[in-house]
Amino acid sequence: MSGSGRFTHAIVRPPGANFAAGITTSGGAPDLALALTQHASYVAALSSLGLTITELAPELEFPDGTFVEDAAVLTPLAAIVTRPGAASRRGETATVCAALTHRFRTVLSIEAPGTVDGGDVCETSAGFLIGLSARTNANGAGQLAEHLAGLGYRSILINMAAAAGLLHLKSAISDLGDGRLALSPGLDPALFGGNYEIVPVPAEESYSANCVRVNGRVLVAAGFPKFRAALERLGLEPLVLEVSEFRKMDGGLSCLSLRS
Ligand code: CIR
Repeated sequence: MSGSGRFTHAIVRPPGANFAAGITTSGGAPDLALALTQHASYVAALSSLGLTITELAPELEFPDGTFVEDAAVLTPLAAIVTRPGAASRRGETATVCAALTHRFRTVLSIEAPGTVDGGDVCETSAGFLIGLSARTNANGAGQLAEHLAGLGYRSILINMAAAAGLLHLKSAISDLGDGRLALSPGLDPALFGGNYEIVPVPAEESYSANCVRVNGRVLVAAGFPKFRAALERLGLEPLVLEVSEFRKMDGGLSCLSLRS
């Protein structure tokens, strides 16, 4: 069974001095000092939930390197190092791969011409959902699905072609456990084939669809009271974190860690 939401470890990387030079469609310049404070609170939250943390050093040549989730897909049995869709991000995987070899006996990889961003991969109790996006191509998704099949996991490809403006699959969905998916209106529920109970995220709070279930809590971005209340009604316990500076660089809560 995948998608347990139970973790003992996380890899993170604080934003570096050139964080503002990363890829963004959002426009606003992030405040580095505030981003570092928000990152420290994020790491403290993971620690408080029982995770031990491996903190990688920022690399000045990779301003998007703080979004470590895009560099790998983790399963209990093996890690799969990705080949990110944005050429400027490909070099981020070297240090992530080095850290993973300390924790995983099996480390697989996505090879050219395949591309995969970890943000397009959502582990659920029914298998791994893999978004076909501007960052994850069919070749990369196919390689990933093959690796996952070899490890005993089912994959379901989600075509995001009709979802203009969504960077990653997990910009719009999150696994909430117990067969539930948080889903923003950016993606058609029909894509998920009736396999899940859909928990709708209000359009005006769509950014909060990127949340993370960790050891009995759900990390949720600050500023989205309706979605937070919806989680509470389901008996889930939100842990609210401010990530405004990462949002300015098109990132969210899940992309700031690789959990295993
Ligand atoms: C990028 O465009 O690649 C970064 N600025 C943001 C990546 C966010 N990653 C994620 O949501 N998994």
